[in-house]
Amino acid sequence: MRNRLLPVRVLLFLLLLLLVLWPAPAGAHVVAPGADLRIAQTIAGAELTMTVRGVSRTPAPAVVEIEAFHPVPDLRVELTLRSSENGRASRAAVRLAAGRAGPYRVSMQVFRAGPHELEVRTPAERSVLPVRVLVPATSPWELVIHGGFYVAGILVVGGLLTGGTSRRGPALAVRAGALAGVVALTVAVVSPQLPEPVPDGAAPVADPSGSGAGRPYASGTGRPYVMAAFSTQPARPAAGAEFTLVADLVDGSTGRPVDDLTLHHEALAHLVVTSADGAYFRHLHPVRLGPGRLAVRLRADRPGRYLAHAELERTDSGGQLITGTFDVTGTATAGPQEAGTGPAPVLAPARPVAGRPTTMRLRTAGSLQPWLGMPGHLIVRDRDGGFLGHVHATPTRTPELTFTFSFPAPGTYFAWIQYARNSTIETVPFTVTVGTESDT
Ligand SMILES: [Cu+2]
Repeated sequence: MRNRLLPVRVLLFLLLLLLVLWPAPAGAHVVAPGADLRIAQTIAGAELTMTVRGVSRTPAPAVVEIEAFHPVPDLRVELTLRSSENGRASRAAVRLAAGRAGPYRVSMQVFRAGPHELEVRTPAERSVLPVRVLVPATSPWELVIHGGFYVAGILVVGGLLTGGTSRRGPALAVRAGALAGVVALTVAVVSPQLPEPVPDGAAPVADPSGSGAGRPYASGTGRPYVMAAFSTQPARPAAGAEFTLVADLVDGSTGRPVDDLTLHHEALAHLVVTSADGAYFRHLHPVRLGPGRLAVRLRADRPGRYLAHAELERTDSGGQLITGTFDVTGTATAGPQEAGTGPAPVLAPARPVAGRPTTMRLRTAGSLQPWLGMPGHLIVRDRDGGFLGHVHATPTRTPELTFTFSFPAPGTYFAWIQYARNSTIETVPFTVTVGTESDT
């Protein structure tokens, strides 16, 4: 009797052990259903990070959090989350109080999965951001695994309790249960190789061959580069006066507006505006006025030539850098931007060599807050603006920010380290002279 029971017991034990120890499948998603969506926006003079909390089903309440960076203006922000498929919308409003960073929380409703527009409206400016609500779908394999283990548990335990070692019916139940367990186990072992379920609301995949039906994410051949035209409103902005910098994005192939930018590093586009002499620096996240049209309000203190560099990424394509220039007229209303009063970064080697990695360390006062998903940002521009580099700090637990950067060629570079602390974005400007191998 005991011997007949032993294999069943061993199997049951192994099944339980596997159930407990089975690792959660690693998510290699391009999009993460149910995950939070974070979007940076520079709107009405405020630098905001908005977080739309993920939902696991629809309809469901969705919490939107707004964090503002200092200086925080007194500002009413209206949010509308609208389904692009049926137009059903949820609205909420929040008033930012001057000097209070937040987070400000508003509760909205998500009625369905799929493409949406998140409209952010302030009295002066309005941005319409395309967002996609993804709801996790249960994979059929998961159902088989969980169902199999569940059935196995009931049949084996039930069979054993009702005399599965001596009576014929219960003995059959034990065997059937063990079989269900084996099936579940087999599926569990092979399931990482099986296709992922398509999240509810995922974009349909355009498949020219027509054979890839059901493939959740396009493996892109990439889309054409964006051609960008920067302009200002008014066309000749004056020093000290507010103006709008507009970027019109056009598909290099079709000539149509590009309206498929994906969020990368928590923004549709990262715009860096600098004066030719590097004294003026802004890192901004333009609002989307409409298809292919991004804009941001600016003020420049001194006349002269200004450079715009924007990093963006089209769906299924790599990142790209678009550039442009504009001129500011009039007379200076202020001197050059004050250089940071804090400590300067320490470079190793002290005199960087072109093409070789340079390590830059900056001591901060600590309590760093991630900004754009990173502990720190280093932006580097060469003298004439033909080159712009952007790298991120190595994540550490210390208040020190460490960057590794390889300057492409000898010369003088303008550099800025940025990080967030106490809801303030700190910018540390410095210049670097890069030599060649033979200089050292
Ligand atoms: Cu940015």
